[in-house]
Amino acid sequence: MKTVSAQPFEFHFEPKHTALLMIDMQRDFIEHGGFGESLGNDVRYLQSIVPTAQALLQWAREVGITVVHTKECHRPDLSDLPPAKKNRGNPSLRIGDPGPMGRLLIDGEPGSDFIEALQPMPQELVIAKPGKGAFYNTGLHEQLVQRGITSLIVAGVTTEVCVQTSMREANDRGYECLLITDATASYFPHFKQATIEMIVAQGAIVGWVAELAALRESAEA
Ligand code: C5J
Repeated sequence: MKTVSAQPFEFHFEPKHTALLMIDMQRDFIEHGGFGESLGNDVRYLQSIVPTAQALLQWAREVGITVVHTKECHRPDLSDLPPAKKNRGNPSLRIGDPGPMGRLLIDGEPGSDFIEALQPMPQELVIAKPGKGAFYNTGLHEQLVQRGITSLIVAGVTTEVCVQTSMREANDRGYECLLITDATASYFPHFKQATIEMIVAQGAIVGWVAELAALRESAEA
């Protein structure tokens, strides 16, 4: 059992029962010309965590824990895109529209792929998700149960949307979740901060948070 110095108190995990859940590190959210930018967001906030996310992925591979990458995307015929999601906001382009990296948030298009620095390895699990949460309409829970996973180390984007939603879904399914604060980002830094406070409130009501350095120290202990 490993112990991480975390907030609101120590987080314990057994590597063989733990997975890294890397959420939506896709070109469409992080690069210029993608879905995130079409909504008017400044993608530099998300780009700033790439080196830490890469170091976290490297750590997970070295320790040998299960690695899961999620990507938010839809079928080319948009049959899994409800109007409530398609029509939300006031973007310059909508999901499924052609953009500089192909059709926005469509599975198989260049923009929906993971950024170069965080490409999955062949043995790693890739989950395509049509919603914000990683468990909604995916086989993720079943895949984790099959592998005996009970704890999740969580990172990715955006902190208050897909990361927080996935952590809440995981928490409700009984997983112990640790969010790595320097490997997650929002287009709105104050939303990231508020999310971290919500997660640890009331005695880790959603989970724990720690920086990557604390996680690395635990693994070495
Ligand atoms: C959003 C996400 N923000 N991955 N998706 O639409 O957080």
